[in-house]
Amino acid sequence: MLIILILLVNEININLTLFSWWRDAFDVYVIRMPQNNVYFLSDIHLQIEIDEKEIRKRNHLFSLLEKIQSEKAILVIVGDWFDFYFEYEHVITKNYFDVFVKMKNLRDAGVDIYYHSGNHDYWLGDFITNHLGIKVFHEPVTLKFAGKSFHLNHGDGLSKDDNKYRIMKRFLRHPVIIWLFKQFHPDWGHRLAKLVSYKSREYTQETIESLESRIKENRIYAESIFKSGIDYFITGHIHLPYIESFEDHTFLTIGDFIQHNTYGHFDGNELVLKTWK
Ligand SMILES: [Mn+2]
Repeated sequence: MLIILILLVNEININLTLFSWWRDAFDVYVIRMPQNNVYFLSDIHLQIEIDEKEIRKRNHLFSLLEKIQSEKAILVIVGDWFDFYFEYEHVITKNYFDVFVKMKNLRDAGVDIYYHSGNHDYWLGDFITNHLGIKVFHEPVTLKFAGKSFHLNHGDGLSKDDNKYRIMKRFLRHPVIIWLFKQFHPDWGHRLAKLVSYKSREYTQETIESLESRIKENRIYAESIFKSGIDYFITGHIHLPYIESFEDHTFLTIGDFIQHNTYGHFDGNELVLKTWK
């Protein structure tokens, strides 16, 4: 017997496992509505310490999240949502509580969230996946929406002169290092993170010319990805928004949600760079 189940809203998707006995009993085909409303955000760098600037940033971000929620759209995070994130066994960061609640609200409202970790938040773990129901990717990934392919790469370590960074990246992601950090009391861990965060104000000190040359390097890298038939290459990390559309593909550097408040939006036809005012 063939039953075609058309899911009109995304929220049913979360409970698909409930239908597994159905699928066994009949042939159930799940057809989701066209995914033609997708928001791409990166480099919010939510801080573990809350000051007035951070409160303003969060309020601004939350107003965009409310729009995404009311539209039941899809949210794709392209890294550095958090300025520091570490997955402890039993502890979550107190000052992210309102952010976690917002993310949970989005999920409960039927918003699918895809999260590709950046260099500041690559320690995402099971709290994000199991408790918040967010799909996490630690490596560059290609997602498909409305028949179009979107390649996500946070953009760290793509520059040729980033050898030092690439070594550090491998070091920080090493299971032994992660285990060691876990042995620290979480308060000490957060204090250390605060210290490192002040030191690594990435790219904010760089000139526009230097940032633009980084973007150019990433765009050259993207060419090889486009050759494999990818429609959109989306990256973040550089904190300077940039979009370039070619005949059949688009290269996007999202910018950030600190100075520029920029995001990518896909409406089913094209990907555009927008500013949230
Ligand atoms: Mn970054």
